Amino acid sequence: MAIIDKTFETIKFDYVGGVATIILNRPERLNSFTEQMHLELKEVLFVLQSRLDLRGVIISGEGRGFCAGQDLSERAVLPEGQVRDLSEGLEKNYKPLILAIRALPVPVVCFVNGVAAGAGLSLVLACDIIIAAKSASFLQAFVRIGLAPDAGSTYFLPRLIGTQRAMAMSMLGEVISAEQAEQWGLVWRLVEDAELTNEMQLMRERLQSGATCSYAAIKDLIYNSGTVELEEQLTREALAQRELGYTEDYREGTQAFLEKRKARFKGR
Ligand code: T3D
Repeated sequence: MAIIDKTFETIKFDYVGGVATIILNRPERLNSFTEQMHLELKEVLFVLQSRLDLRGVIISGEGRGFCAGQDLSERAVLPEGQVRDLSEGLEKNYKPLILAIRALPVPVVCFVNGVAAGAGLSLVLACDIIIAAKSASFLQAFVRIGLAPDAGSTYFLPRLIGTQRAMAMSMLGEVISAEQAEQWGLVWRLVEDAELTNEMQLMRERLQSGATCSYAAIKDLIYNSGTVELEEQLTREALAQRELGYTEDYREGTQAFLEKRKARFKGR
């Protein structure tokens, strides 16, 4: 039985073998975020957070774009003298979205199928592994409409590609090709456009049979390594390894190595 038994308006969702696939589905607007899309993403992430059998999440977009950020048609220019408080939408929608993705204890793999702009790029950056089609592109679009990057972009981008590149991307608002993004380390790997769907399926299978407890420990250790001293990190690694050493997957992994066969991980 499906874990969410409904059809969404702005996303596609499925859940197979503990791996969720979320496809942003407003291709005619390059999958830009609307209030409805935020509601639907919230619903899906809420359910995923409570799934003990969750083993991975894949995010991609329908059509020729990945996500063009906030749908600007929801931001009609107000009459002279009236202003909109943009922090409200960020606090209500974008902040919970980025934090929920980051807090998932499983790999979140983004398959960037086309342009990722504005908060669409922020969403990409929040994911653990980023794989892009060769025709994909990346744009800090905010400056083009008189805004500053948001939804975590100023946090993730300098950490991934360095301050100079993050600064120039954000201030100049130039489109960055997938090839350039890969050279800068924004992307793990590029794939041919025609291979993206196939690569997504391979990743799904890999996550379904992966060492899920290892993934959780890796996320925790790597993402929290920037705020501690080496000595503390060594202790944290030892504690994580102690817990992993008690898992069935560690037993199976070691046994499989000694028997020269592929491990059959159960994610526990
Ligand atoms: O407001 C808040 O809550 C604060 C939070 C802000 C977060 C943000 O994300 S702010 C940044 C918002 N995003 C942008 O500024 C990007 C706008 N889009 C573009 O600059 C371009 O579309 C792209 C460079 C991404 C792609 O260009 P291109 O030439 O490949 O496609 P296109 O023709 O511009 O777009 C195709 C259609 O999608 C087009 O509609 P049409 O003419 O076919 O009817 C276009 O208007 C629509 N579209 C693209 N992006 C958006 C959009 N419609 C609404 N909102 C969009 N963001």
